[in-house]
Amino acid sequence: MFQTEFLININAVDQFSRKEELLPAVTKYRKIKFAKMGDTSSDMMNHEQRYLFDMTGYLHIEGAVTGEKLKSVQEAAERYIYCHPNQRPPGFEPRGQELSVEELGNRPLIRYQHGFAFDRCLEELTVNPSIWPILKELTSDMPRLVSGTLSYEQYDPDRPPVEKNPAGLHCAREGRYWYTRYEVKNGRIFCNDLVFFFYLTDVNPGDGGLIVIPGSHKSEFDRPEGLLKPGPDGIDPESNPVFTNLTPKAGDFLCISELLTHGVLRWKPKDRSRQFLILRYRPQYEGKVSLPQVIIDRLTPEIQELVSAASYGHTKEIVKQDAITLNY
Ligand SMILES: O=C(O)CCC(=O)C(=O)O
Repeated sequence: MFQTEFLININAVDQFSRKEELLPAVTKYRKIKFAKMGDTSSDMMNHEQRYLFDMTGYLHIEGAVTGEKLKSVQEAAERYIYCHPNQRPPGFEPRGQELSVEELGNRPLIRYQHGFAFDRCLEELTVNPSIWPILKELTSDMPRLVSGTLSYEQYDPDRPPVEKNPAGLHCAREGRYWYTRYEVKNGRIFCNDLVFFFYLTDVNPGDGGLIVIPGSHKSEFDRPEGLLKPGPDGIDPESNPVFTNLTPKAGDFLCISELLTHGVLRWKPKDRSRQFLILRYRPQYEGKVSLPQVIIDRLTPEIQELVSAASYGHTKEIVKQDAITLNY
């Protein structure tokens, strides 16, 4: 049986086990086995992933893409980021107003729509073997890829201070509580609103980026408005052991339930950007497909099936596979 080792961040677990002391989090990693092709257990999450996701609301999967493959996805993302508007394939453009050529890759935050479909190697990430079993379990074998935006962020010297909710904490329950589900049945987790962030560039401790409140995906109470207070720069929150700053490297996935309260610290490096794909998934029977037809037409048959809506009685062909190979 062929297995590969993945590292899962158990930072949050440490916080829980020493809760009474409220010690600052010490990042520790535990090696866990991730089953690959040929292993009959690979059609679902392994026990450790399930335990950690259920307890914290997130998983940090390291080294999902490495080496030449990682270089290819980074180069493909850069091609989209800097692509001249006249040369972009139909359907691809940054969200919001059109940017000048000088502004491409040169604004505090740019969301490049449908980034996952720009190149086959980016498309392949949507069913990467390290996330496929997780996706299948969390959607009860009914996954639908809703969107895949390429996010580009750089240091913003002009960012204004905020009076409340620094880092912009939010979660699905705050905006649409009637539409959120997280359940455990027969030893499997079900969650109807998932985000898988694939990182194209490194985030180091102190850089800023994503913060989460571990365990908040199960919270039954409203988040107190003043939970975090603006710190000395008026932008980032004062340090507080309630949140954990996740620091993925290029090639890692962060998988979260959108029910997990999360926010973003100011990006601090002046010489490096934060680039990642935001892959959103829901069960196939919820919501309508909103991707433009011109984008769907570009996709491989497997990913066309992944983005398609279907009834809850339908089993997609791709779901019958432990690992997806895109034919291109
Ligand atoms: O910028 C990030 O890391 C998080 C973005 C986010 O919160 C979202 O897409 O829901």
